[in-house]
Amino acid sequence: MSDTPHGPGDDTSILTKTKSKTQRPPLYKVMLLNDDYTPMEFVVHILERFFGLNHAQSFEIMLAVHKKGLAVVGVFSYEIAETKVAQVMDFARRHQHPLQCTMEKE
Ligand code: NFA
Repeated sequence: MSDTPHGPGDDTSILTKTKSKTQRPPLYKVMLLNDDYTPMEFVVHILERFFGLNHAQSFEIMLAVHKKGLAVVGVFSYEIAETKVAQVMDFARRHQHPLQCTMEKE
């Protein structure tokens, strides 16, 4: 008689499957903040220049910031978001406007 309780191909071990979830890079919201001094046309110009928005889209977002206090301008990878914030902050500072631009993990 055989010592093995189960024959070949009679494996009773637990089979496990590992579901590998596709990793996506984290995204960051870039936001503009309202203030009382930056001219509306300047904000519209920034949105056209650095975010590739057309005039109507830019005016719409500028108004949303003006009315609500802040609005999301776009969602980007960390590096792109960081660059957009730096470009806006630098451009505003050079024109001596207090406009603020920030980013936040989505
Ligand atoms: N609130 C500013 C004004 O009335 C306009 C503005 C909009 C500023 C969006 C900053 C961001 N001149």
